[in-house]
Amino acid sequence: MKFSKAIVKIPCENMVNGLTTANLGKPDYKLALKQHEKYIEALQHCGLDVTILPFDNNYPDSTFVEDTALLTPECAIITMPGDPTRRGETESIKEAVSKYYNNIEQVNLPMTVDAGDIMMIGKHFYIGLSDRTNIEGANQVINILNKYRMSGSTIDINNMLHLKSGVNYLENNIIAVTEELWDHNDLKDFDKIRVDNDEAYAANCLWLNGKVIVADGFPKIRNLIEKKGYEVITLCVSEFEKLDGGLSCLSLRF
Ligand code: CIR
Repeated sequence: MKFSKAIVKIPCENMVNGLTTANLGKPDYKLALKQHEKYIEALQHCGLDVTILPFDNNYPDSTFVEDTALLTPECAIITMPGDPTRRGETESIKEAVSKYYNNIEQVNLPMTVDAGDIMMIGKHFYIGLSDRTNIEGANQVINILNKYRMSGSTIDINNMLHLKSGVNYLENNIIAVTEELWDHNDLKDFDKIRVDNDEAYAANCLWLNGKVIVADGFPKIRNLIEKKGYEVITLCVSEFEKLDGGLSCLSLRF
């Protein structure tokens, strides 16, 4: 697997009104902008050509572009975010994605899908059933994937916003997985890196072309990932954590 491009969107000032369950206070907008800049630099350092979309104050959560589309090697699927306040975010993403994809599919209401719930492993996609992604939405995505000779399966999740809040694929059959999903039958054949509860936020780490970006301040998972032979880049994303957002949420990679 190799990623050559990414799409990100500058955080908007209105992000302070974004959706959250975190109880960490309001984000500091200026600091968020700085952290976002460093994030872009890290993607570039991993060899990605980054398209930077302008901020959109109409959508407080619009910097979390990952949720709005699933970009596969064969097609792009524009999602239908589960939270109604986020649905309009897909418009600018569809426009950006259409520069790179001819095959663009769409999830339609009443189906809902946040792509933060979808973990790509080669040509198979695990889809978390969450408060944002319903079974009908997951099935629509699986049907689309089948049409392009790819496959999908669902995973029930609890106590997490998205599937990728708790498990992420680091290539070479390796996953970083929280205690909550540790014993999940569907994940038993992977080489698992255990993310303890006190570092659960850092399970949302990002493999990019042989390097792994990890949230700053989580030494145990950092060491475990380094032991697998990966170069680790740490980034502070505290202002996005305040909105339940992690590293993967801030970009679309393809
Ligand atoms: C939300 O609740 O939708 C945003 N505040 C955070 C979205 C994070 N996205 C992700 O995990 N893929």
